[in-house]
Amino acid sequence: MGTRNNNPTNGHFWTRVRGKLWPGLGGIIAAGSLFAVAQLLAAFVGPRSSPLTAVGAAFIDFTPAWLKNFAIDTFGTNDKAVLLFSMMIVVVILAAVAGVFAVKRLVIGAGMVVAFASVMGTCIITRAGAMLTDLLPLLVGTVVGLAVLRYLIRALSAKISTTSNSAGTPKIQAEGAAVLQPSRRTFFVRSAMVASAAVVVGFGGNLLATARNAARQVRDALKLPAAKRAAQAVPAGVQAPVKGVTPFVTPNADFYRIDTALVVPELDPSTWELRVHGMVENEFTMTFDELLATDLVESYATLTCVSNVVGGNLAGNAKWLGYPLREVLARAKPKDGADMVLSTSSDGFSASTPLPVLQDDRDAMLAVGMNGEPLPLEHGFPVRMVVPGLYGFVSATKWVVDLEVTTFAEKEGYWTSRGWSDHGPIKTAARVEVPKALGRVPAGKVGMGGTAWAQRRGISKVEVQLDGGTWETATLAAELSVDTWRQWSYQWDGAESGSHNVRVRAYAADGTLQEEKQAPPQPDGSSGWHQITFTVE
Ligand SMILES: Nc1nc2c(c(=O)[nH]1)N[C@H]1C(S)=C(S)[C@@H](COP(=O)(O)O)O[C@H]1N2
Ligand SMILES: [Mo]
Repeated sequence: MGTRNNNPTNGHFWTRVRGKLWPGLGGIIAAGSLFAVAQLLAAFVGPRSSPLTAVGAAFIDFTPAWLKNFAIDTFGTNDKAVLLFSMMIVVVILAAVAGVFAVKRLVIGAGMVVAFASVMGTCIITRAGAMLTDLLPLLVGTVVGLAVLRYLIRALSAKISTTSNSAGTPKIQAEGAAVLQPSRRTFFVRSAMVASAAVVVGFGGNLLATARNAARQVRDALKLPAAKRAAQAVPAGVQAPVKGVTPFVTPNADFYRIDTALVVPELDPSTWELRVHGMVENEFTMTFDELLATDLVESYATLTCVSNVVGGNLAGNAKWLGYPLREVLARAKPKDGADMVLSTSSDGFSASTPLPVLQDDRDAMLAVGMNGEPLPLEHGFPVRMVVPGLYGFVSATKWVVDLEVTTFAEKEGYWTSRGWSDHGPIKTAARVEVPKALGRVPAGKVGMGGTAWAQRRGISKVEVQLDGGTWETATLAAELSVDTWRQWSYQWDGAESGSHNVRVRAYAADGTLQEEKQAPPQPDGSSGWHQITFTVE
């Protein structure tokens, strides 16, 4: 111990780190105050004006495709939480550095804060639809942040200037001797005060923003008209009789969510408009009321994300209410040569969908309802696209505001320009849900079950293979339509205790067997037979 404490190099090092700890903390609290104040004001000015949101959105648009894919693959629907967390870490580090510089010379630390603020301001003002007033929360936040930095750093620098200036004037010496301890205490008192104020302001701002979210209020009060053509009746027996298999209809609250929107767009149905244009005889726009006045249809469809890995859960089945896209296109009258519809959302996402897919008799629609309710905000309120048979990234545009009839040669969608395919028919897939992977089941009869899908074609057969044995035919649950998933079950009577594995594979109704070759999601969807290991007790 003694030697360690007396080690000059070590001692020097720790003094240096300690000397930076409190200035660093001061910088972090200053940055926290900046964001807290900006967050509070953003509750009034609008979500686009939040610096955190704007920086996050810019971050999402500029992250290289491989990193984004990695985030979705690795964190799935938590990718946004992970993004926010990593952003926080970057902000904390930069703020600490600014604090350390500020204690040496306040202007340098302040200059860094102003520089970061300018970058955030650029992110805010360059977003689609940004207005000058969107800069207000950041501006006020920056002023507050600078004031906090000065307030906290001053409490520290009095001490440092005296200790580092042993040959200083008598006045400083005297003052230094007198304030050496109190200055550290002053710093802590001030830090605690400011930090708690920032927490209150920041959280208050978030609560206020939620309460003031007009779109949510409108959405919750909205009554949708009934469908002119009702959905298929759900036959008995669509649910496999095995406990633990996914519900056949996915409740809205459990429906997977994948999108690039860090903050859910808040669209007002009373001002929402869909523009239909491009290679058409008849360009037009449609309001939400006009959309609701059409002959709405209701239909079940299973949505699937191209990022879904073999056995993954980025798929959901819902009853959609909407206006068929073939009617929209019949009214627009596409010109010869057009082969694609580029749908764009209010926040700049876009998807390329083959024109014929939107004109055939499947229920591709502009959806307004999901499982008997208006679309949840996260799932595209007030209007989204739903196209049976295609992965979401080339078809399921949420918060849709623009349909351009064009060609694949001319335009491409958001993910296509980031290394994914331009077409996205859904590949046949099957997964084992019961037993759970690496789960333990009691000895005796082992009930197995899961879900398979081959949208547009339907599932005609599912087979399971136990411990590499022969492929056995599973029992299929009832089918609702070719566009919805289908459940399967199998009972294994001869299970002996120990470790086992089960593989599953499906046949589409056209007789084709699901692809065995393993492929990753990129560029056009994963393939391979799902296999899990479990233990019989
Ligand atoms: N506006 C917008 N729409 C979007 C996306 C998006 O990032 N932004 N992602 C698409 C993708 S990749 C999928 S898989 C589906 C997912 O729809 P869900 O979140 O309702 O399940 O939405 C599609 N529509
Ligand atoms: Mo997706």
